[in-house]
Amino acid sequence: MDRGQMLAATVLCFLLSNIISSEAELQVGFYNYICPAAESIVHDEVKRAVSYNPGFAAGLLRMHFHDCFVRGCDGSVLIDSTPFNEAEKDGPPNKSSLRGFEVVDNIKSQLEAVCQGKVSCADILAFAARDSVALTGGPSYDVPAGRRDGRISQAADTKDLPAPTFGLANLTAFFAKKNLTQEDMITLSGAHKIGRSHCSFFDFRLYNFSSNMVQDPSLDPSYAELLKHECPKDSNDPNLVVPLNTLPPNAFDSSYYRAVLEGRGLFVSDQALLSTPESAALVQQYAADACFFKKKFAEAMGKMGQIEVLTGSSGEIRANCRVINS
Ligand SMILES: *[C@@H]1O[C@H](CO)[C@@H](O)[C@H](O)[C@H]1NC(C)=O
Ligand SMILES: *[C@@H]1O[C@H](CO)[C@@H](O)[C@H](O)[C@H]1NC(C)=O
Ligand SMILES: *[C@@H]1O[C@H](CO)[C@@H](O)[C@H](O)[C@H]1NC(C)=O
Ligand SMILES: CC(=O)N[C@H]1CO[C@H](CO)[C@@H](O)[C@@H]1O
Repeated sequence: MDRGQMLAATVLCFLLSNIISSEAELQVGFYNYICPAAESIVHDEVKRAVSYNPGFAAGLLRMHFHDCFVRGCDGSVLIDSTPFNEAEKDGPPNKSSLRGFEVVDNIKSQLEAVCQGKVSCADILAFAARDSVALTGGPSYDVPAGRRDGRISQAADTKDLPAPTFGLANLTAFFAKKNLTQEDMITLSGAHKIGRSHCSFFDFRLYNFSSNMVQDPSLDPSYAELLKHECPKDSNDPNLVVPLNTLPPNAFDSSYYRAVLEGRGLFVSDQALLSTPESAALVQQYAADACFFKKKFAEAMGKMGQIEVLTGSSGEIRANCRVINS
């Protein structure tokens, strides 16, 4: 592609990504009158955080996903545990692996200073996820807003989150429970282009895959060697992390799908996208066409951001994202 074609492709992506229907009662520009600075305050703080540590982009994107999949996009992932309640953030899939809570705190305190009690924590997460994607080279898209914050957060509810060990059928089933299709699931998996993982989520693929196989045969052998170097056998060091993707780091394009095609998907759930001819065909299409991927990714994020939202007078606008209002 020459520069002219690249520019044309970028413009096309941009135009298509903006045509996202907003369902539910959420609205694009919801804060235009009640807190006009809301989206720019979120954007500026996310930009500051991501330039300080690019890992915050993946962290904030994952946080929105975890929020939406557990009790809907209601900010419940942000609530701290109390002596009487173990909250979502301390549930098994999350504990000590979610990042970016302090970024949300900074955003929330700035928002409370300029428009007290107006902007929900759930909307902050939806905007911050969008900005994280755009700041790392992904598509930008409008985020319909007006979500309200939930008052319940329970560690046990994190069972709704798909695990990195899932195969295609389970992944598809978990997304279906949230009214998302297999195509949405494959599309949202593209988020694994950015971010990192603890070794414990995948090291069985290197050392103890099954009763008769030490190593997962779907792993590219040279990639497996690299991972073994990063995650030594039996190290059990909880601080060991590897990038989710070895292709250009922190650049939100569709090279994740190329990696999957090459046996370089980090998780069982990444490699699982090749399990059927249909799913593999979409992986191939995304690998070949980043523009198409970005358009579909923006659409799928829009759908995910509508899961079981609280609107109108349901829920509340939390004053502190970590604590339900008294
Ligand atoms: C995953 O799918 C298998 C069948 O393929 C099923 O037995 C199992 O219960 C599923 N696990 C989850 C967590 O859904
Ligand atoms: C899925 O869609 C059905 C029908 O519109 C709706 O009743 C249900 O609440 C939705 N579930 C989720 C998790 O959004
Ligand atoms: C290997 O996996 C099996 C079954 O998943 C498990 O029972 C066993 O403890 C594992 N071995 C090691 C050394 O982790
Ligand atoms: C899946 C996973 O990483 N679970 C971890 C959740 O947090 C607890 C406590 O920190 C760990 O023991 C689990 O391994």
